[in-house]
Amino acid sequence: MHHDLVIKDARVVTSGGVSNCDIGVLQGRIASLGTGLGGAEIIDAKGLIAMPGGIDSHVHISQPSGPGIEMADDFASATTAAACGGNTTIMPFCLPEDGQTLRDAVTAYRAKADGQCLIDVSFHLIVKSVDPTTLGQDLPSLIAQGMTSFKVFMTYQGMRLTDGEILQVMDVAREHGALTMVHAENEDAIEFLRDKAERDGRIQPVHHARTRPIPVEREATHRATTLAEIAGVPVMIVHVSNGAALNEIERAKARGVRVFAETCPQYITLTADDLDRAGFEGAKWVCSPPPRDTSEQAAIWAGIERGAFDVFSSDHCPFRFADTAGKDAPGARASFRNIPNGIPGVETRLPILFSEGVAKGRVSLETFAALTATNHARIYGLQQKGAIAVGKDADIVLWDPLVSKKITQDALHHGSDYTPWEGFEVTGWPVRSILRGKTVMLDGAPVGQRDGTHVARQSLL
Ligand code: DUC
Ligand code: ZN
Ligand code: ZN
Repeated sequence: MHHDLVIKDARVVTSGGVSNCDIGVLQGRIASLGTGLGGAEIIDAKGLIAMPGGIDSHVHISQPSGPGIEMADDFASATTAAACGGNTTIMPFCLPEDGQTLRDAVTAYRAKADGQCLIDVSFHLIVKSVDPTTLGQDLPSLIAQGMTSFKVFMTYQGMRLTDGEILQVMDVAREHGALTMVHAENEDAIEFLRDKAERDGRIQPVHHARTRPIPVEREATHRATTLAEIAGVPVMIVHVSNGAALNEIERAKARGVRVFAETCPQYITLTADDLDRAGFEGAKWVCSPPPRDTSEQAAIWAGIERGAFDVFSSDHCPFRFADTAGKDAPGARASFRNIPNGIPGVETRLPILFSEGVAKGRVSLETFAALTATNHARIYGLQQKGAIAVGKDADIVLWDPLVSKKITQDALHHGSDYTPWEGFEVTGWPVRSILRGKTVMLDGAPVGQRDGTHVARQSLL
């Protein structure tokens, strides 16, 4: 067979193991895995590792974040940053503005993404209201259109749902074969601790972390998994930050509940001390749940190593630091309560896990591929993606496993004006990202057309 493209001599990571071979691509799909393959374009990948293109199933782009607040990335910059960080698909959330229907929110997001994306995109939904239109019309119709997953929040005024409301949403998920994702933190407990901190004058960024302690997340994780058990549905607990919350997930699994778990780079590399830097600097690390301490990092690593986590995502939620539309929002210096929540990370997720996991011998190449691509595709229903296998989209990323560098803001492509990992040393970096057979990043720079499309999903649960 004559291919459009052959990637020669890479160490190819497949679900079945790692082997040295060629990858033949025809019409955007992987057509052959073998040796001596011929094609119109040849990429010499000797010394490089061919990974399935990263799928980041947890990113926030252009999401409404309060009056006067703006996210730092649009779909052009976010997908550029993602491609440069070794991703070929991202999964952002659609959050309706107040008074907007979910269906109209999806239309608006898709218009924002249209023609802008360097890599593929597949939307999750956020359900913040259980009105009859959302539950009875919009969700069933959007699920049928391939948006088969939605997030609910147990925290944030205006977003949080009560237990009864979460059960109603889960019931729709059960009926239509969708997956519910839960942000598990107890809002009432946070509100209590936050009010108390403010009354005592504890208003600096670090108190964001101190008013969202581990029990806040542990209790909500227990409740979320129990609600899923009662509703009879699978559930994804996103951004798990600590060992106690993970234990709740494992206890639920032992009872037979189908629980998936996600963690993120911030929970294996950052700590609450980062929020305690001088002045307002700590705002750069304000995200929820907050980073914990080194013993919790160890607990998360232990979970990764024993296979307790299904996916490793970024929770990319970018704001600029030196910007009143970002971290330095009006009132943010007067109280941590007003600091926009979230950190950028779509471009650094994979190098951090590769370096801390693969290069340090904690995870195998196969486990890396599963945690960063294959499991995202399987759980969220991206049937064509997530693996180097004949018939799949030719979404392939070539990694140089030997290159060592420091992460620095000036080399990144996201819209934030900082990275939480400034100066962090990594070994291993993606050098070429290929989307459906076309190179979209080469040697750290975006190239090619903005041909990213919206990918409809099937329920594979
Ligand atoms: N939850 C997220 O998943 N992302 C950013 C903010 C938040 O609370
Ligand atoms: Zn969340
Ligand atoms: Zn998030």
